[in-house]
Amino acid sequence: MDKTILITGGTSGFGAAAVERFLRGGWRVVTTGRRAERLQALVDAHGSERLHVAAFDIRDADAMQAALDAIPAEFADIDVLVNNAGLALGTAPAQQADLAQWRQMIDTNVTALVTLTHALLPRLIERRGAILNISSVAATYPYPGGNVYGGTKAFVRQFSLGLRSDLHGTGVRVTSIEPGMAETEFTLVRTGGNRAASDTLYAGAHPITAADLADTLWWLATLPPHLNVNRIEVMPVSQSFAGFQVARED
Ligand code: NDP
Ligand code: 8X3
Repeated sequence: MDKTILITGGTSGFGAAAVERFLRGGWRVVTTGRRAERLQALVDAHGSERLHVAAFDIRDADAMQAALDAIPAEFADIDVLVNNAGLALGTAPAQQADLAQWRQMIDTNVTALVTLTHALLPRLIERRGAILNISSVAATYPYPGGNVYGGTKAFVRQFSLGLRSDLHGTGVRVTSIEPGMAETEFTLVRTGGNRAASDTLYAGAHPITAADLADTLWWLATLPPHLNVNRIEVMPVSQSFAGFQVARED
């Protein structure tokens, strides 16, 4: 297998599982994240022959460009970009939300994602590669407290579809992956480290696992080159939809 994948957010959750899945499948993997010690642990476990790691804050465009420039030649021909790094912060209603948290979500989930995509498009076109963007069911189904998080993921979904249009004829594939409830560090991050809240949310729900989502990414990346999955929505069986809410006057 002579393929290279760049997965952002390889230090945890979906990204970490995807790193393992693609290494197991014989691909070369480039992965990123802020937590250098977790990236080093991946190198300690898997060696550096097929794995290259880069520790930087994805919101820092200069650090991103420096990391791209430092990718060793044997990892430079990137066939698949997985835009996975992202987060939700808070569940407060908009009128009580923290503006700094909103901006961090936009900077990470939107601005960094488009910056990296822009930087890699020439290589991906050259390789007739693929872009796998991690959106969310929150892109489509609003819920109280989802405000800016859902907005960022709707951007990711629509940006993915727009990329499909622009990349028409290049052979580059683009997919918006829209998972529902998955047990990762997502809720720990969202709640500022509230382990009990995270455990309670997932208890008894049989949520999506990081390995499940990594298998979905593997399936998408290894489809025959004439097939494009535009959007894929994946939920645990235990999760479905609730209705509208109505505020009544006394
Ligand atoms: P995790 O919190 O487990 O992983 C998030 C990853 O994103 C980490 O590797 C983290 O690395 C990285 N990341 C976050 N902020 C930054 C930053 N500023 N710079 C660099 N890397 C960053 O959550 P998930 O695995 O669940 O999340 C992965 C993606 O999946 C996200 O985009 C999320 O929105 C999406 N998603 C998650 C769902 C869920 O229910 N879990 C459902 C639908 C979508 P580090 O902290 O080391 O920087
Ligand atoms: C994460 C799924 O439903 O918590 O994107 O927003 S949800």
